[in-house]
Amino acid sequence: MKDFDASGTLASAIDFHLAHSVGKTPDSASITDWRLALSRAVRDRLITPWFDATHQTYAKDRKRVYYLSMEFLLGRILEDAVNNLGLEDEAKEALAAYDVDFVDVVGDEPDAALGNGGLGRLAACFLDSLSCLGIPAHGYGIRYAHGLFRQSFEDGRQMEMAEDWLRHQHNWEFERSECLYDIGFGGQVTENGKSAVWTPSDIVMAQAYDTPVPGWRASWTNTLRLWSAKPRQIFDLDPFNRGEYMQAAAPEVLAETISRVLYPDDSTEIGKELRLKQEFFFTSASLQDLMRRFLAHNGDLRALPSKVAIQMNDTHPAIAGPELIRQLMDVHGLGFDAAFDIAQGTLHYTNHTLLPEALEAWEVSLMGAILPRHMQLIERIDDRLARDVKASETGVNTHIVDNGKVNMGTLAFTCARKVNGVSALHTNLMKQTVFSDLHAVYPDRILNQTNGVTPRRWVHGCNPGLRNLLNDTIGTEWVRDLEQLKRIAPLADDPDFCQRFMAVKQENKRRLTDWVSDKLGVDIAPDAMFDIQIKRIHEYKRQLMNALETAALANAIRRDPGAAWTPRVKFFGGKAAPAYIDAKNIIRLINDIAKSINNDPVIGDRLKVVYPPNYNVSMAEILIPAADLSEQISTAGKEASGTGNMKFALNGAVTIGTLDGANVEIRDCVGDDNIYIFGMTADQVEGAREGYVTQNYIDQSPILSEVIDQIRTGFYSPGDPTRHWPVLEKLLRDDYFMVAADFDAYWDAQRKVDEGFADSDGWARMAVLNTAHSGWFSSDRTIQGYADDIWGVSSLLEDDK
Ligand code: CRA
Repeated sequence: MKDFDASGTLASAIDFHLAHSVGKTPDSASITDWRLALSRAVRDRLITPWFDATHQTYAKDRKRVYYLSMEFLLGRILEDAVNNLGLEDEAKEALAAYDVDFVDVVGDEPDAALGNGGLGRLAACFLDSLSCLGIPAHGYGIRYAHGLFRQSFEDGRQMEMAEDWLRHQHNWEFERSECLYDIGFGGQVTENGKSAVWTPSDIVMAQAYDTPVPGWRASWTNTLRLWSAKPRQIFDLDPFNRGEYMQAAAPEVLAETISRVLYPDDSTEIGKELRLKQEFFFTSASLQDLMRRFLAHNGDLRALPSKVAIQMNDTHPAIAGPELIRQLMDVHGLGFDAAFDIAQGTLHYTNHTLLPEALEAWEVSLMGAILPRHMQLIERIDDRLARDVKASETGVNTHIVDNGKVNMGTLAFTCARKVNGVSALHTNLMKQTVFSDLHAVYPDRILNQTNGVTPRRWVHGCNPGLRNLLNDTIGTEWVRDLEQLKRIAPLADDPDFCQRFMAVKQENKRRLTDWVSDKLGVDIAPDAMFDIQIKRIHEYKRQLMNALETAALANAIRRDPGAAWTPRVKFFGGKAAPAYIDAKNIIRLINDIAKSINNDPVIGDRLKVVYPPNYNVSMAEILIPAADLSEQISTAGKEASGTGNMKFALNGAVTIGTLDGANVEIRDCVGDDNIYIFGMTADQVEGAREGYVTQNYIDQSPILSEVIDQIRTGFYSPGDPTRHWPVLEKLLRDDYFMVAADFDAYWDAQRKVDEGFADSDGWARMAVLNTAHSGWFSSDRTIQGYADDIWGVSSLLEDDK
């Protein structure tokens, strides 16, 4: 291969691309033009490492990983690539020569928002860690034309607009117009002697787009392959010639609908036909693609489990079980049992939620109509399960097809070699609740891999001040080996270090203060405690409890403004699924409470509430480094893990939280003295369900009662007093997530936080210790766990050592 001449400076490469790729001169170039030129210059430097990694993978022919995910919430790509390649200084200097600011240029890039929240962002962190660790892997997903909707507020209400990230040239990907697979839907199955022939009624094509994913210093670079739907026949010429232009374009429009938009739901089941088609579309394309790659080097299909590990990110790709079996049987001629064993040896499944409303189940009639061959195979897999259940003599009763529905969790579990949860608590609850029957039958299948986050984006990239302080103090290895952070723990008792640590925090808070003033026109004081809850809006996450506590605090301040209040700014950020009315009502209430508090001169700077619209990855990168307090207050047992909680702790925020998800492990790492834990445990929550009456808890709490009365009488919506009644009605009728029961404990914990923050030395110590003890939450540790315990793969980088 002819090597790219990377010996030239980045500056000359930017000049070159501004002219030759973008077609502009420096004096006519916009910020976007500079961004495109810089992106091209940076991308050029990824090519050689990318080819090298691919070459090594082929040459060594070791086991590879395929991570199948409906979502990859990448955020911005350019700055991350610049950081990974160590090109920051060069890029800044090159742009400065033209009086162009690097921060403006990287900030111009739209987020790649191909995901809803935690699950999608986790997939993006995993891609980063897979490359950083040098594990040969592909991410497989969908190239949605429109990612997660853009949110704005109108009179406090959430409005949704289509997102349009591909409107500007997107120059990180390579279109593979030759890499195409047929994806069938509907039609008939005919039995042909031993085998079955599926004749679909509709076929669309999946076309690949590849994005290189560089690891740290690009010592390894994997590929993210996203599929875009294309019609088999572009265009119907006959109707066009008759002047029927819409009809002529119909095949294209129909096919492309499949990859048009990301479903904007998080932890809720969608149950729509198009969603099932999306799931099958990308799963089938990915399996055809990886089988082609496997067969190019291997003649024996039985070797598949030793060469390939497929991870199903939640049940969204769970059709991979029957689809892989179908390909092995109908394309490659194996019998069912052999095909099942190979598929089951190759597939693995991660469960991300126990919320019953989020567990996917498709009507048998829909599955049968869209994927008739798969429906047959699902019945056969169900028979296999029945055989194993019987042999286990456990007496349990569990089926994939039940009550006219295909339970995708049971299907994924049955077809997987290993099944993992995403935090210790969540994995235990999986064994005890949703999967207790399957766990009895297959006691060695479930294991835990606690989630993690990449330190490249979530410290090195988003928190330059902390990065520099760490580099000065413990050297630079922490970026690849986050446990090194432990070495700053003794410095929590060094006043000089604490002062420098908090100066970084202060600088990040100033940056956020300017951003808030600029974007929202709200003035906040950077000395106040920055208390932040950012995540999808969902009842189980209990933004409502936070809002009620905020209102109660405002009441207390109004009553005694002269008392020694610890000034706070409460930040909320997050989107609600467009169809999730109860969550949207909560958004409106938060915005009304914010308005009332921010305009009250008696309260002044003692309390402010900020809810910037359109929370996304880029906004998180500004908010998290500036946080003093991290709100992780879900009802215990409901948040499978959380990953925002880890990002905050890493960046030196102290957590107020329940014993839920990974909070439990954060407490274990940082120690009881450096976290504010409150509220019921998962067991207590379930114990409190029987005979739960919201009103009883409200009656016992004068603080909560006052706020409830204010909402009822229209205090936060003068002129429209009944506006927030639906929130109250829901709370009183069905407080499933136990906001009222945990409210007083939360209030008390917050008052302890006030005291803690007022002691600035004590707080600094806690902040330092949170960073020092969060090294375990690196996604490198998580991926190493998957590699060792689930996939049985190893790094190719270690070969060179
Ligand atoms: N909503 C969980 O709720 C978890 C992430 C990633 C979620 C989070 O607690 O951190 O997954 N579950 O494991 C989910 O998407 C379909 O289920 C999430 O992001």
